[in-house]
Amino acid sequence: MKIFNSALMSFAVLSISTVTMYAGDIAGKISFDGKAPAVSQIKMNADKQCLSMHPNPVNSEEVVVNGNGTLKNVFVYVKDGLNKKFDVPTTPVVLDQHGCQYTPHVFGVQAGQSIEIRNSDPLLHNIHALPKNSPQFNNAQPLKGMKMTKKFDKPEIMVKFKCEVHNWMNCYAGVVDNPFYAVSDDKGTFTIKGLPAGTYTVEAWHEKYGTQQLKVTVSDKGAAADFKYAGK
Ligand SMILES: [Cu+2]
Repeated sequence: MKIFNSALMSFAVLSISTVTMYAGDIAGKISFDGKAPAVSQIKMNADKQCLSMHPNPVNSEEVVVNGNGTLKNVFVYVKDGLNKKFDVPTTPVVLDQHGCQYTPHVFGVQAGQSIEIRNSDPLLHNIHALPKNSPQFNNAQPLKGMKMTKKFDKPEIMVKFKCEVHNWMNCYAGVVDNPFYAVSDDKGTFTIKGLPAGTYTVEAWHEKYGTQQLKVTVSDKGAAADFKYAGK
């Protein structure tokens, strides 16, 4: 009996440490099949100052098909399966207005987390956020170097921002209730780091091509989540 008890004890200890240490990344790629739409250029003619900041034509960011046949600017996040509340990060996410464009064009933020909105241009921008689940805001930043801090109370996929001065300026925030999100890069890849072991619904969102979901089981070896979009 004594031997049995000690065996049981060590099993229990092992189980607890295994559970708490288990963690993996979700790594994936967003492939794009079919015909990519013609690359359109942003017409900044309406503002000579904006135009003067770009010696070369600026391509639209709505659909960016990378050279390796993948899609950039896809927001990927854990939609379901976490069953836990997460602390809100104390560091803000930065959204910059630079060259009369928003940088980044697609980004993630947790509900309640600060977004620091900067104007790096020597001219007037007016940022208008259009959430449906949280209050909107609509603020002018007339001078270079201006900063303001905003946040969204509730999760929302996705919140659109536009500039009321420059009609080509827009960007999107994925407002989520957990820290497990990423945006595909110029190789079409993304990594969502440090998930506990479990099975999750992972959703991908693209500005033009919409959402897709995958069920992903994460073990201590991590997991893959590869999405496929196609041109229409
Ligand atoms: Cu603007």
